[in-house]
Amino acid sequence: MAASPDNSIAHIASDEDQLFEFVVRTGHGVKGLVDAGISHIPNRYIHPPEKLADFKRISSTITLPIIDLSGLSDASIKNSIAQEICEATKKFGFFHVINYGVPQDLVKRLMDSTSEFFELPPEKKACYLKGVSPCKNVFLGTSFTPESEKCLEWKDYIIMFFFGEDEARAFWPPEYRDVLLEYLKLQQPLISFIFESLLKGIGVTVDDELIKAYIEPKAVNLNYYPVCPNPELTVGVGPHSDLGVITLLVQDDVGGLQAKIEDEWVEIAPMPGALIVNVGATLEILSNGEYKSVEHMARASNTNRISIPIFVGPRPHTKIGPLPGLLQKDGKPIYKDLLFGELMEHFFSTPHKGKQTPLDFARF
Ligand SMILES: O=C(O)CCC(=O)C(=O)O
Repeated sequence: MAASPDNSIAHIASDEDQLFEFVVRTGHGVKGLVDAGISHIPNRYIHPPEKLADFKRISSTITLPIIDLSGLSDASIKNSIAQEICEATKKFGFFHVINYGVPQDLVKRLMDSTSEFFELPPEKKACYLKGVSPCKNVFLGTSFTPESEKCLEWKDYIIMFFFGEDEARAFWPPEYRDVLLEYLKLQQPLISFIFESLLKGIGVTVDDELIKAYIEPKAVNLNYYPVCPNPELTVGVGPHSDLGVITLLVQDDVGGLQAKIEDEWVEIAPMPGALIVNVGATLEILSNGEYKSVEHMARASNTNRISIPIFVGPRPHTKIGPLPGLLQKDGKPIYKDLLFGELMEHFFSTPHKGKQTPLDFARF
């Protein structure tokens, strides 16, 4: 009698090819491993101790500047808020905003519908896998760039590149489509205000065309970090700096976001009702280094965690490089001109390895 194939999760997890097929190609993700009852993370998720050492030593949390936006409709307060944003960005590269124009019950609905989506059976989510998804701007993934990573990351996600409501209505999963669209719409004035404040703060003349070119398109990730049996051996997201202009992130109350601020890794604890804003590589390039993108990562944890970043950035064919006004002031560019799509391609094909990706690619 022929032996029956061993389909147990322990067997799948111990075989590199089967693991990759299960987690990546068939869209089970790390959630699939957890749901199947895995008791130890597969070797492919174990990161070298020297790579984890910095994060494990983290003993402090940081209190980021908290910028209250409730006074934005008052012109006299608006200027001082803009100034606070520039100062916080220059000093930390990360800050919190509160009263930012999105009702908290909407944020809760967004978190709940994200959970609902990831709780779907794998076969229902698999129709959004890259190469299968009916829209190339929406796809389900796990880890960051699993094809080229030696060690995988303990995260599942779905990413949506937003190029307008019609496409979103046609192709985004119904579990969260309406609530996410409402959330995005309410974020738009805040995104414009932050970007405009940051540019004016370094002496750039801002017009509608400039604003439109860099912040109209966006990518949104729904990040789902399933409970991890050995969080100390792996990462949720490895150290990187973001690709776009700015990122706006909401996280639930579990915690796990860590950033390298003033050369030290610190934990950015969840703050109820707050949104986290941070600088991406494209703003560092546009500002010729006046604003610095900050390296950050997310640790794995023994509780399910959700975070939802909106990555704001230009369209792929948009040219990026230090803005002309800045060149006149300090004379020399640190970064070359290139298309955002070139930076994007480099970013999405390189495993996370700290702040140098993608900035090294753009530096002279
Ligand atoms: O989950 C977090 O707190 C950070 C997420 C992140 O850095 C990313 O998705 O690029």
